[in-house]
Amino acid sequence: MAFELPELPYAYDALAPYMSAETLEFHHDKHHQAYVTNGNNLLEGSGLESKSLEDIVCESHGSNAGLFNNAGQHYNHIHFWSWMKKGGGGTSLPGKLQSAIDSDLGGYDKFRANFIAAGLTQFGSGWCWLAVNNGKLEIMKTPNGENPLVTGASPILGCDVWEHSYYIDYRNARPKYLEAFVDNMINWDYVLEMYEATGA
Ligand code: MN3
Repeated sequence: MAFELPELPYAYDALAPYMSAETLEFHHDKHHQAYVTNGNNLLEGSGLESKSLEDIVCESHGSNAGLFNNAGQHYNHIHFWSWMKKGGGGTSLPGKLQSAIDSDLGGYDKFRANFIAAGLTQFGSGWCWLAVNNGKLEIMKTPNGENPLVTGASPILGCDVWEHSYYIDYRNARPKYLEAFVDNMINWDYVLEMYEATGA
């Protein structure tokens, strides 16, 4: 199906001071819009026009790099906007997620440290993830527009570590951006929603 830019689920200045209105204006209105526009152009004639976004991502992977990059980034950003909220982050997790993080990842502190480390060690552009793989939570990282769908896992939380996501607010300080994402922006209710949708 054709790609459409979703509206941000909050005002442009809702995440300040952790993510500024200027960052969201560029990131949502320019970068995400470009993935939608370019993705729609590349979708035409690809034979995947009638598929779901998830299927387009998986089926273009390895066979249609241009379409894959734009479809992957469209999928990633749709969820990225909802993975953040005003007053989010921190340690008040829904009980079901807290239990899964305790049993699969060794507790919240280890999750926090390893998620941030995954974002820091992703060389160049990409994403770090919390995903469900074979029924268990796992921390992952991917380059560019890739995401855990292409390896058969289900992403339930992701952080964009492309420079366009943090350079206006944090300049080169990717660690500070990742800490602010985890401590002050994660929308754990949306993470729970995606976790439950995996059937885990
Ligand atoms: Mn981005």
